[in-house]
Amino acid sequence: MIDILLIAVIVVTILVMIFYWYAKYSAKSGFSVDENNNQIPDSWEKKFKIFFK
Ligand SMILES: [Ca+2]
Repeated sequence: MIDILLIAVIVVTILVMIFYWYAKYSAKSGFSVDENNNQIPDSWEKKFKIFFK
């Protein structure tokens, strides 16, 4: 049971890291508009406001 929880935490952590990495990558590489230069695509900021306070 503890193993399942541990694996779940690790998986969620990795997913969050990929999410942030991809946000920075897509903003830097010019795939998406980033007018306020915070390295997060502006369209993402509207969709995922809670993550980008
Ligand atoms: Ca932005």
